[in-house]
Amino acid sequence: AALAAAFQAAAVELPRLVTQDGRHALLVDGAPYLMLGAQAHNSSNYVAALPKVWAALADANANTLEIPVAWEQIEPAEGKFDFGYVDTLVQQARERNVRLVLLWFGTWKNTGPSYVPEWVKFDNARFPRMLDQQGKPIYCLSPHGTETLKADRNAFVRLMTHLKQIDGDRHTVIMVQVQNEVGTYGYARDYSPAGQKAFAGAVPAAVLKQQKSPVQGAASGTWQQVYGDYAEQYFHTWAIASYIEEIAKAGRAVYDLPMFVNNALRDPVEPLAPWRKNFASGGPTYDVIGIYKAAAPHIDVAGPDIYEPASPKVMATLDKFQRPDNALFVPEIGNSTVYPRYAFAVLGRGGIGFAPFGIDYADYSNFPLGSKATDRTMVAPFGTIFGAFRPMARQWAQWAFEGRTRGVAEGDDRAPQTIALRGWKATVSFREWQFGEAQYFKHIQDKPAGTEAPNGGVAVAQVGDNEFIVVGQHARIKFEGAGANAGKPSMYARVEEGQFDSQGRWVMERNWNGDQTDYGLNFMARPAVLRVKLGTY
Ligand code: N0T
Repeated sequence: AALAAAFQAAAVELPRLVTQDGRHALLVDGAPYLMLGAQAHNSSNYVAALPKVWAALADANANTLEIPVAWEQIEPAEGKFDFGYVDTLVQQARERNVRLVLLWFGTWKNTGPSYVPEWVKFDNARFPRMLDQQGKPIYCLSPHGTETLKADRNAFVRLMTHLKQIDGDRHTVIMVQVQNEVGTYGYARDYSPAGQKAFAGAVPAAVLKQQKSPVQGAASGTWQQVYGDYAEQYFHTWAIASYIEEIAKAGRAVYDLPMFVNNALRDPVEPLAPWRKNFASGGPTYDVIGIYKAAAPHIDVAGPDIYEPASPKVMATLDKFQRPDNALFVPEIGNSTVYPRYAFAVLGRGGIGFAPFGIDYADYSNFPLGSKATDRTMVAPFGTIFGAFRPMARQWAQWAFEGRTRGVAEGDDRAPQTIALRGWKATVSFREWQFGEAQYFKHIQDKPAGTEAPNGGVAVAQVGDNEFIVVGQHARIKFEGAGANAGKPSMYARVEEGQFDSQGRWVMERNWNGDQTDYGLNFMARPAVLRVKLGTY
C-alpha cells in the first residue's frame, strides 16, 4: 500500500526543474529525466502531418518530441479556440510512449509575427509593430504592445488550461517553450513613443543585480547610464523578457509546467562587443542571460539553438549556457552529420536534453543549416546514439544530477582530449584502429571507415570509486590513475559490454579482454555501452 501510494504521488507530481550544488535535473514523474529529443519541422504541427513525424521520431530512438503549437491554429478567429490538433498530438504521443515539449509559436517566431493569427497580423493599430528611428513600422511586433501581450497571453492561458484538463494527470507534455528565437534582426530596439518612454526609465533593481555591465557605468540610473553602448540591446532584452514573463507566469498559474526560451546565438568566441546587427537584439544570447533571469523568473532555462558546427564555437556555447542558474539544454541543433557527436558532450556535461532539429520526413531540408537528406539517412546517426542512451536514460539523468558524468565530442582538430574523473584520468583519442598503437604502424595510411569527418564522442559516468559506465562511438578511451591513484599502476578488473534492462539491471553481453582491451577501449561506428571496473596494484 505504501508503495502504491508512492507511485501515485510520483504520477501526480508535475514535471519541474530542480537545482542542487549548481547542477540541474528535469524531474518527470518524480525522477530525473534525460530528454533524448527531436524537433519536428515548423509546419508539421497539423494532424495529417504527424505520421511523417512519428516515423522519424521512432528511427531517431527519441523519447521526446518537440513540436509547435501555433497561436494561429488554436485561435483562428478571436475568442474561438480549437484544440483538435493538441488532443490528437497528446493521444498519439501516449500511444508511442513519447513525451512532448510544446513550442508556443506566438508573437515571435524567429523574431517575426508569422504564426500570429490573421486577425493580429494586419491590425497594427491594436497590435503595434516596432518603429525604427524614423518612426517607420518594421516587421517585428513591439514588446511594448499591451494589447498584443494581452491577446497572446490569453491564448496561451487557454492552451495551458486545456493541457491541464487533458493531461494534468499524465504529464505527456513535460515542458513548454514560450515563443521561438525572440529578438529583432536589424534593429536594436523599439523607437515608438512607448519604447522611448520606457528606455528613458530607470533600470529595474533585479536587472542591476543580475546583469553586470560590460562597461564602466553608473551603479544605477537609466539604461544608457548603466550599460553605455550596450544599453539599447539590454533594454530591448528586458522588454521582451518581461513580455515573455507575463505570458509564462499566467500560463503557469493555471498549469505549472517547466518553461524555457531558445536562442538564435551570437558568436560565442569573438570578444564581447556592443550589438552591431550581428544577431537578434533582445534574444536570450549568452551575454544577457542575467536579464532573462531577472525579468522572467517563470522561465527556467534559456537554451542555445546550435547551427554553427565549428567545434570551438559549439564548446564555447555549451560553456556559456551551462550555469549554476541555467541548466544546459540544447532545444535545437542541426540535423546534418557534423552534429550527432555533440550529444556525447551535452549529455556527458550533465545536459537535461538534446534535440536535433528537422527530425521528420516532410520532404523539407534546411540545408545549409542542416542535412540535405530528408530520409532515414538523416535520422540514423542520431538514432544510433540515442539508442545507446535510451535504455539507461533515467540512470544517466540521475548520475548527471549527482555530477558523475562527463563527455567529449571529437574536435575539428581531431586531437585527443582528456577527462578528469575522481581518482582517474581518461584520455580519448580518435581515428584509431581497434588493434595496436598508431606509432607502431606509421606505414598504415588507412583510417577506420566512417571517420573521414569528425564524428567521435564518448560519455562517461563514474558510478563508483573505480567503476564507470562508458558509451561512445568512433573513439578510443584509456584510463590511468590520477588524484588519489596518481602514479599507481592499474589495469582493468573487468570490462563488460551490455546494457541496462527495463528494471534498471545491468545485463552483460560479453566480457571484453585480450585484443579488445590491450589498446584501450575502442568504439567504432556502432555506439556501445561498457561497464568498466579498474584496479591499482
Ligand atoms: C531555427 C530553425 C527553425 C550559422 C532553422 C535557426 C527553428 C528556428 N532557426 O531551421 O526555423 O524554428 O528556431 C536560425 C539560424 C540562423 C543562422 C545561423 C547561421
